[in-house]
Amino acid sequence: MVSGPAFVVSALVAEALADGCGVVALESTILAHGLPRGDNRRVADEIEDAVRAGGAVPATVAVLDGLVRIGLSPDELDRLCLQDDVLKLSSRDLGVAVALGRTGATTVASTAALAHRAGIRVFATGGLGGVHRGAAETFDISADLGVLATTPVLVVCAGVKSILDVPATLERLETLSVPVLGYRTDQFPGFYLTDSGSTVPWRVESAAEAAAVAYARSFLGTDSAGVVLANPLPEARQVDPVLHDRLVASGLAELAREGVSGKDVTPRLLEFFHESSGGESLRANVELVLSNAALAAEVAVELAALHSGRRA
Ligand code: PSU
Ligand code: MN
Repeated sequence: MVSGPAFVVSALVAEALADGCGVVALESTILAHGLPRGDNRRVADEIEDAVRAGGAVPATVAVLDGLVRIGLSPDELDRLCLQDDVLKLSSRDLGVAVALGRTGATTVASTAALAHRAGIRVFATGGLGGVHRGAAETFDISADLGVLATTPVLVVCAGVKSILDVPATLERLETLSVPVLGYRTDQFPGFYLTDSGSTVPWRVESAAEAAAVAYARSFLGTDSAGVVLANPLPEARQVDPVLHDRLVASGLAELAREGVSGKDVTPRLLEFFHESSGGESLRANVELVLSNAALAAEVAVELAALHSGRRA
């Protein structure tokens, strides 16, 4: 674990890591840019509570006034969720934000990089970034994939954002040697939908099995890349597929009209969904993040036990 002038690990998180307890890193872009004001602060607490209920310690990650923070206080979560000028920081932006003293939320890419630097092995999010539709023309492929290809963290997600080209994203993950595990499913989840229509190469039945995969990779030395653990919403809790397809089509059309591109695509589209779905997209988004946080906590506890010799 490192600590330095620009890298602050909270006392609770540092103690948990030193004691070999389960720790779950949490990204903050979903809070600052993925959920509406008015809901995000409450959901931030609910996500952390879900991790605690699973017996692990939450470590929400952000950059505040040029300091990387691993584990945020309630006041720091307030700033992140309620302040106006919070940037969206991917991994390429971290050095700049630290050097210039800026404040920003971290994406999957930057959270994974910082979690690994802090010695945290498990990470929960909603949906990964990936290959956008039309990427052959726009080259829009999330940096999330590149960082997962080089960072040994296990990420629990409900698949990738539903606006993406899912088969192309799974192809990229294969090329990058990132294993994708379905949690009690053979189907890759579709974020708001239980099933994206694509299959996963591997299936695990428990958090212990997922932890065993990450552990085996570390002693085999094949852990230069991360692991994706894909956790679907139960079918009864998914967004109605007809509503979903309508939202995605009208959202993409609206973005094209507005000329939105680059890092603004995801936040704007999520905002459009939340405004246009009568609360359905928000409900599903919150439920899947909480479910991922709970599963990540179980995996973190199991993996910590394996690494500290408490499980054979
Ligand atoms: N999925 C969500 N909400 C989000 C994101 C993903 O449901 O807010 C965020 C994550 O932080 C992810 C980022 O890392 O979007 C990817 O952005 P981009 O496609 O610009 O790389
Ligand atoms: Mn992008």
